[in-house]
Amino acid sequence: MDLSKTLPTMVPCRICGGTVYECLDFGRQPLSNGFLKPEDVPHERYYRLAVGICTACTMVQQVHEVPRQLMFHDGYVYRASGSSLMRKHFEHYAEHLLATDLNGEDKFLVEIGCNDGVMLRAIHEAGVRHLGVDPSGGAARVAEENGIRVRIDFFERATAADVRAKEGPADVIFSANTISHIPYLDSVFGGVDALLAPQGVFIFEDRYLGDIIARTYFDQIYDEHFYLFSVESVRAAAEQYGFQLVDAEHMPVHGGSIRYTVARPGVREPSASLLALLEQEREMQLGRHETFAGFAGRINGIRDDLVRLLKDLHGDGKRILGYGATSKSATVTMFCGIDSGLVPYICDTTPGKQGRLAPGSHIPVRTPDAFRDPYPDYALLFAWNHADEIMAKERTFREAGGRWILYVPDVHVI
Ligand code: DWN
Ligand code: SAH
Ligand code: ZN
Repeated sequence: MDLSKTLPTMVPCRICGGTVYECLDFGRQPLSNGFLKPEDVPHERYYRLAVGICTACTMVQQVHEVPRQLMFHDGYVYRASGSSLMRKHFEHYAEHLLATDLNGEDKFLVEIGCNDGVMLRAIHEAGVRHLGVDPSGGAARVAEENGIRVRIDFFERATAADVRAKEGPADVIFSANTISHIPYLDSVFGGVDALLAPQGVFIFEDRYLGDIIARTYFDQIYDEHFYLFSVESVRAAAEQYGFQLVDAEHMPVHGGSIRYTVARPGVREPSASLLALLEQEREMQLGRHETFAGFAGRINGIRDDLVRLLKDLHGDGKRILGYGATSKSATVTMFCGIDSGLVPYICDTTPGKQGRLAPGSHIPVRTPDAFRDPYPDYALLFAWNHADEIMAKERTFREAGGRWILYVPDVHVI
């Protein structure tokens, strides 16, 4: 499959109505969190995964939309609290908010996409009024069992207006790794407008396009990630919907993310860090279609190198297992054609994934105990964003002579 096209598809931009030129086509892909029982395999559905860039506002977005109720529902398996790194990340940020924007009488925080309550836990324990909004009932009920208040619902204009009517204005609307999942950003910002207090802030963090391109994190592209945000495209979107982007802070989580702060115009001064990131993006030419041609070439190179390495090792009689049945891994296995012939199973701590087949590749998912029974010669680390945590946990694998295979920013063995 060739990722670069000479005559790209064009669709209207979901944000500004400008023209989106398709620049990457990953072809047929399954639901990235659609872990299957064997009897479900014949009914598995596939979608075309392609992204394009808007020539007017530079927003990188998918060309086709997967219906939201197929991705986010009671059976959504991802549990955000599964990583100690991410638990600490959100605990620290909750403490920061408690000392700043949530410091005062009867403050109210709403989180969009709270999942199992990884961030709201500290807010709840501090006794601050809060509400999580998340359509994935299974994850939300884990939060509820810990005393966190959740509305099992999609955040959009109507939901937000209803929350405002019942609970009053929010001082902070927070979201992590969720706003990029919502194609209908006009309704999200309309909801923020309905719910946010006049001096309030809308803070959200998400994977950063600059890091995705610079380090060839092509597996961050999958059904749920409808948008790949840059600071410039978020600035333009906020303005389009009557808000102002006032801060952008670069962070290392998930391979590189940005925490954006949006407010009503004039409420806060734009920060120096925001202006510096905008300047850096202009130098990188992040908003240009041509930038994606180089990206596409590097993705094809990774696929060729990875498939060659796995086939050579397999041919030499080496045993290779997968580690971390991430959403990202669906893009890798499908795009590279990796199946259970090369990687007999993937080990993962998530109960809802264990005993199931990974979407698309149908590679079985097993518990981390199966990793030690016996250790493989090589482990393909799909959860590369948790490398430190996983490698520390599996120290004896490396000490016993095992090797990790990573495929970003290039294929290498450590
Ligand atoms: O944006 C999203 C992020 C926040 O989470 C969602 N669209 C879906 C999901 O993406 P992902 O599946 O790529 O997330 P992670 O956090 O990279 O997934 C890590 C996977 O690895 C989980 O299935 C848990 C597993 N894991 C493990 O087996 N042992 C993780 C750790 C830390 C471990 O020690
Ligand atoms: N905030 C957590 C979870 C991210 S996973 C973290 O950073 O790790 C994305 C979450 O967004 C899922 O729990 C999903 O159910 C939720 N989500 C998807 N669309 C949403 C919407 N329109 N409104 C609120 N939550 C949504
Ligand atoms: Zn646009």
